[in-house]
Amino acid sequence: MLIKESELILNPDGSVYHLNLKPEHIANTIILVGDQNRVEKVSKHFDSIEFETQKREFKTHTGHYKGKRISVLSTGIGPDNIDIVLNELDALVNIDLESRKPKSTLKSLHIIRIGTSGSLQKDIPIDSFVLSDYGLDLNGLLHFYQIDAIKNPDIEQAFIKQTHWSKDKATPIVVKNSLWLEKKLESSATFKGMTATALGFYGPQGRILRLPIENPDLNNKMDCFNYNGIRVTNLEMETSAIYGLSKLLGHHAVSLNAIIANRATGNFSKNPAKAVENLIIYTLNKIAKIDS
Ligand code: R1P
Repeated sequence: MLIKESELILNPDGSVYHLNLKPEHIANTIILVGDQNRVEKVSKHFDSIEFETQKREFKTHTGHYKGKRISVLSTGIGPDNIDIVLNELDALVNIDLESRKPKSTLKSLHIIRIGTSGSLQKDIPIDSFVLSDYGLDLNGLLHFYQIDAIKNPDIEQAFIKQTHWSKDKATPIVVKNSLWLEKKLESSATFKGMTATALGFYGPQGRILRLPIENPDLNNKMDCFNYNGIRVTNLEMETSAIYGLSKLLGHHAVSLNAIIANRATGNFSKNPAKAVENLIIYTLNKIAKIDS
């Protein structure tokens, strides 16, 4: 099957349209960060940087950390950007960009998000780390794909019932991370749970400034949710999209978030930059130990 020029858009130099990357520019291990200024905060720890590029909010540095080749790439904010990033990263490794055909042997990337997030639980404090063992997709992106094989209907139905989720909004989808990668990245320093991924920052995460919202108790209903020990630990805007698209495309993904706000107590970190720096160092050292 030949993929048309309008569907897989390449720049004049042959790089993929938004990420501005060619296949040789990326490592098998990819760190995704939201903020483009966080790319340097990761790559400043590298032994060396071999490649840099940026287009819009998508900035990439590729280099080595303790001898391991790693790319760090910024996604910007939100699941819509994750759709671009995951599809273009996959195209770089699993589509022959010259013949415009999927490769017969597919590659599996190791994708790790280093993000920031708000905790929904009083016992998950500011400046701690959450490793998402599930992503809870509240934003609708995954419904545009064929997702029956990656859904978890029992957890989804329990969540819909508990939160009185409105039929006017996209049905929540629950997606598991890569258990293999979770085992490589977890430690006693990581809280675990289900990360809810919202479509926006204010109304979609229950923040009220001047606009009334459809379900003002949603966060309270979410923080009480418990399905066989699975709680909704935190809210952000990328994890479920990364988990869903990685699973569908055959990549390993785990999301780690520094908790910079606690929505249950109403507090915000006194030093969010330090919390992120700690998570960067933690993650790089875990990644350096992964053999493959
Ligand atoms: C909102 O301020 C942004 O911060 C969080 C949210 O998911 C959203 O992208 O993550 P990042 O700090 O990784 O961007």
